[in-house]
Amino acid sequence: MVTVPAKPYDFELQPDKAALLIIDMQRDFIEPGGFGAMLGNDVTQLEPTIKPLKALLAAARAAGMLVMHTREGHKPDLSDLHETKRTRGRGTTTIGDEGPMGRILIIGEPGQDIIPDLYPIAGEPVIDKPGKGAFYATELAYLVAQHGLTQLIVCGVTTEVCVHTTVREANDRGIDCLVLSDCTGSYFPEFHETALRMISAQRGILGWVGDSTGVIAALTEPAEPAAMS
Ligand code: TIU
Repeated sequence: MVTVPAKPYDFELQPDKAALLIIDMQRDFIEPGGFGAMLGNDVTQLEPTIKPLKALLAAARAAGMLVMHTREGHKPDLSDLHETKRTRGRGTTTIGDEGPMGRILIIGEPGQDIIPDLYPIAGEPVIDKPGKGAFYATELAYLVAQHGLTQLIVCGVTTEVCVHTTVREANDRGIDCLVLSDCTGSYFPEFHETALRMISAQRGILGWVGDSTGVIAALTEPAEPAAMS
């Protein structure tokens, strides 16, 4: 057990029962011409999450912690897309239409993939999710059970949409979530701040909020020296 500074109080990290869960760091949300831009957002707002997340990802891999990635997206035949989601927003282009990075939010298209800086390596599960929550209609619950996880370090975008929905789903499944303020981001800075406050408020009603520095320090902490005989 290692202690990570967090709100509303320190998070007792159990590295063997924890995984790093990186939510939807996809070109479709972070680069121009994708789903995020199609919704009318300023995608540059998400850029500051990349650098700290890259450092955290390297530390998690070096520590041997399980890393899981999610990607919001739909099957090419749109059979897993609710009509409500397809038509919401009344935009001229929508999910499944052609864009500069291929068909918008479609599995296998360049835009739906994870950004090169945070690209998964062999052995790291990549979970395609049709909804905002990472547990809805995915294999995540099976992976959590198979790996005996009781804690998730949650990062990615956007704080108030897919990160929040996933944290709420995890919380209701008995999983403690530590959400990292510098490794999550929103198109709306005020929503980011408020979403984080909503997690740690009420003595941690949905979980904990920390940052990458605290987790990296915990993951790189030297082992306790063996007692002298
Ligand atoms: N639009 C927005 O803020 N988010 C999403 O649509 N998906 C995720 O948060 N990944």
